[in-house]
Amino acid sequence: MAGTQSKSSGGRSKGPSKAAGALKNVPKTVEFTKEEELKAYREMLMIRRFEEKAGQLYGMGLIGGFCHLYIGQEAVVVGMEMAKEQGDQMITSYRDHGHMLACGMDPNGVMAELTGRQGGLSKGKGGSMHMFSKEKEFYGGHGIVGAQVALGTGLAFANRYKENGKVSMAFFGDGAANQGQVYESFNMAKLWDLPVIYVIENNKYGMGTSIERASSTTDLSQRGASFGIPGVQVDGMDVRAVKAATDYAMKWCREGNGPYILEMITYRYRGHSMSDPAKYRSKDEVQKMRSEHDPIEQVRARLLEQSWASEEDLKAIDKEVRAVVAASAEFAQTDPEPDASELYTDIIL
Ligand SMILES: Cc1ncc(C[n+]2csc(CCOP(=O)(O)OP(=O)(O)O)c2C)c(N)n1
Ligand SMILES: [Mg+2]
Repeated sequence: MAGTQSKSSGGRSKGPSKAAGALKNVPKTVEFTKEEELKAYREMLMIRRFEEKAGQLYGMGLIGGFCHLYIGQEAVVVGMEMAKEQGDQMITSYRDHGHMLACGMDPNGVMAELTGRQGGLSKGKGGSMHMFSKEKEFYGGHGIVGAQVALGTGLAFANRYKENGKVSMAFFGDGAANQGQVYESFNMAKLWDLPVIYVIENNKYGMGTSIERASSTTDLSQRGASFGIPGVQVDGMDVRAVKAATDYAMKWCREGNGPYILEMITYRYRGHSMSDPAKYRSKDEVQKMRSEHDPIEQVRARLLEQSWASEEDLKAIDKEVRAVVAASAEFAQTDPEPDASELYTDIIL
């Protein structure tokens, strides 16, 4: 009905007027304490070093199938992890190693899954795109573009039904933002005011296609407008900006206001997957992003400037992180492959 701004549904008001109000007070950034800066630095570095090692193992022919690296996008998942509460859930696409490490999943188990070993988190039978942890509330790992958006909405439906106060975070890309099921999900999420944050990781490309070539509108934060879902664009290369916006969105969801969209403006430094030579963009474009906006370098510079860490302290953190990653690579190469009997387990016939 044209002109209808609200409708009756369980007594809650709905529609654009409330959504507009939600945009006014979103903080652009937040100051971090020394401990927070150090935590962000270590966690982002862990993802960076892990992904570099995964890339090496792939180059050595030790990883079969697809492998999509998260290098460049680390601030998104680390900033969100820092804002989440125990029990909040994450679900994402195939570009998932960073999310798993940020959730606290075992690096050995992740790396061994990449190499298809029995100690992998899916017993070596899922690979890079298919890992899960009920304990850490990580629900995958999905290879079908956009599939996790509907599933993440379902997680939020369960939270609402159980009234457990938890929020689900459904991550998806700029390319996935054009999928039909995203909008079916948006409709239901707002209709029932589900506690879900839709996190659009806009890294400017879907495989080899730039967002400008693929999308009729490029401000993805506004994609929920016709459903009455508010959204903001966030500097996804700045971990503090990510944390600030997520704190806001979390509060919005927990207070029963329904879904929220955070469009994280980010960039992936590597190709879409390990088999992509990335000929669709210039080396200068990547280099400019790395030298001017790198999420880890930003934290490093602030730590040094504030004298919260010395060059030696930061080197020690790097050494410690490299040791964890080296141990995971060792495990991933020495752990046995799954027994042949595993062919008949964990399957539905
Ligand atoms: C339904 C479906 N269509 C197409 C593909 C092939 N595909 C895999 S990744 C991808 C691009 C997705 O880009 P985006 O959502 O921006 O995520 P990013 O890879 O940049 O993280 C496509 C088209 C797929 N896996 N599933
Ligand atoms: Mg993309």
